[in-house]
Amino acid sequence: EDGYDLWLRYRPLPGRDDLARQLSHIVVVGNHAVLRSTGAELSRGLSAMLGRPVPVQDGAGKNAVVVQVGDLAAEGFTIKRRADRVEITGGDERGALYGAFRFLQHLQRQRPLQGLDLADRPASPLRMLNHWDNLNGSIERGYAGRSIFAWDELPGLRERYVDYARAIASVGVNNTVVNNVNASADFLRSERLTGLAALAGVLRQWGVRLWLSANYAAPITLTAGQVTVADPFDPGVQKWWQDKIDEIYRLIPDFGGFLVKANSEGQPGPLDYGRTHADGANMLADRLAPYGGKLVWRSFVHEGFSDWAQYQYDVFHPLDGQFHENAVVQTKNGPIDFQVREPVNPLFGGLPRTNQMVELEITQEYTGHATHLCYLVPEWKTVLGFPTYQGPGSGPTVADVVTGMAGVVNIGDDRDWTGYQLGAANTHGFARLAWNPRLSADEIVTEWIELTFGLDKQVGSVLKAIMLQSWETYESYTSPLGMGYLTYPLGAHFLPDPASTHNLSHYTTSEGTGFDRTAVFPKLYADHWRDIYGSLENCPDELLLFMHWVPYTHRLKSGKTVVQHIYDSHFDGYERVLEFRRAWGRLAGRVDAARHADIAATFDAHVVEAERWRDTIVSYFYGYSRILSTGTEWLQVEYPNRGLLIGGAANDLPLVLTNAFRTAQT
Ligand code: BDP
Repeated sequence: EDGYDLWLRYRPLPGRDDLARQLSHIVVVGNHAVLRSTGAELSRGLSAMLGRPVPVQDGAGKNAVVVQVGDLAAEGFTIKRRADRVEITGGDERGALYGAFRFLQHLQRQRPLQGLDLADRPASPLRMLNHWDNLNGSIERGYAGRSIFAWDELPGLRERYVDYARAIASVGVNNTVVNNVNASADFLRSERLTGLAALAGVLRQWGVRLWLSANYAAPITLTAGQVTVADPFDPGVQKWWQDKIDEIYRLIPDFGGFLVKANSEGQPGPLDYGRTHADGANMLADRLAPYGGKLVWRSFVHEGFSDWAQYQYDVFHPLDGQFHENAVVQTKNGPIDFQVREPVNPLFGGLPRTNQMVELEITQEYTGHATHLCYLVPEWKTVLGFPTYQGPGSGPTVADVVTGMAGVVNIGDDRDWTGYQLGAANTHGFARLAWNPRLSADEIVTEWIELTFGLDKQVGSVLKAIMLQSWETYESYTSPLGMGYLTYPLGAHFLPDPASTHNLSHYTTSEGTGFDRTAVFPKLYADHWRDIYGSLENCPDELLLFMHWVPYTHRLKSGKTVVQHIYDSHFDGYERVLEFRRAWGRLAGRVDAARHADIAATFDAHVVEAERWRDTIVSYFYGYSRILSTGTEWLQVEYPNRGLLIGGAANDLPLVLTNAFRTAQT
């Protein structure tokens, strides 16, 4: 096995001959394309698991799996064991498809057929992937190879598109934006659109709508200068978009809409013409509306301001209520940029009269690429469950506020899709949370492990423990106390470079460190959070250095000083990674050899990189603070030159030893 099958492995079920009799064929009531896919997937999965052909056929339902559409919520389903059959009923065709996948998962997990009676439906209508794929096949922040989409071959289609659509539909994803938010206008050229229509056709069979990221200056670019502006109030610009949108819907009748990154990081936008983000969004939204399309407008802006944390709020909060009905503002989970730990973006409490989606980053841009294992579901749970206190009681939470979730996806053309095999857990986990944000991280990871590695108890418990600790472990050796952003800002965001982010995420001196945001930032939240974040006493340790600047000797709730915490957490985190590797090693023989070896190699690389982070960050703060642990004996030893970027005062660091930094172990 090489990971290609993801969580859709459909391996033979041991000792379940009884099932083959009870599930002898499939009956599909109706002839919609999505229902045909549903029948085909059931046939594929059941045949493989039961070890004999389970065909789709007309006629009697005795001993069949019957697929039908009934009177249920949109995209919802029920799965019921009747006396002589299994009935999968969808509220619509998509619901039936989701029910079929759930049924196959139920069997893969060797759950009983008897008494089966399940009902489920999605929490929100927009469960969306964002690909940051470029026209030249590269992927911005992609760590799993090149784009799976061969743009220049379209309308020629690759088999892999079907497997992609199956995989994402199997966990309930129903919308996908196929190109980068730093969008090439070229995607809107007529020749491209005919090709994209073919891709949309594949996705449609699996209930997935195709979307495009749109470049706001496309009218200028694509008319070779006949249209000279991109001002949303300009009639020529409006006509160009109207014609373009009409053209798109002629080719792709179920086109989802546009995702737009405007006036951010050099992208063009309405502000170039003195208009607001809402003006810019509404001009497009109004033209998509008659077709049932939507316009998703990103709030990730940070130009020309010293503190990113505040900027998005300052720009978007005043526009609350101005976005039209079918426009959605897509907001990153935190106010900075997908750091391993950030406070929840205050915009989730700050746009009560605006449709919003939360944008999460599945691809591990700041969380270790495809090298550091970092299972992000526990982090996303803290975001989705965050109570805004902007309503009765402590509510609503972020999950209550949003009308959907977008995930910047980690998929590329690597054989295992996600660059390292455990990375697929993040893809799966994002989708499961988008479907139901109330599922626990434990439930989600258990499902993924069972579907991916089977039911071996040892594998299950060991891997689960590793996965569930991995986010906080990554945090512990890369981002002390909420500091975040310790990689070179303009680079790959992989290696540690704390010196380069001085003033961006921290103001480090010989006296102390952190970022004093108390003057404004806490006030962007409801009073409850303002009082917590704004106060040195109340601020939770994990966000302390995001909100406050403190001397190194400041004592945390744990009783440790800040500098001691920095040292200890980095050493402890590294040791946990060593333990991950050892624990995985002990599973040899319980996981097929090829996948075991592949994942073991990832842990080898992970250990090397975790050590690099530990040494760089510890050296950096020692370099400034010159504080060693008290009560420990220390020696100077040669510090191997690993070609690290050790900045600031740490450059003249003599050579240091672990014991000099760690709290004495008693
Ligand atoms: C940052 C990425 C950059 C993206 C940008 C965005 O470094 O590549 O274009 O966010 O989300 O995280 O627009």
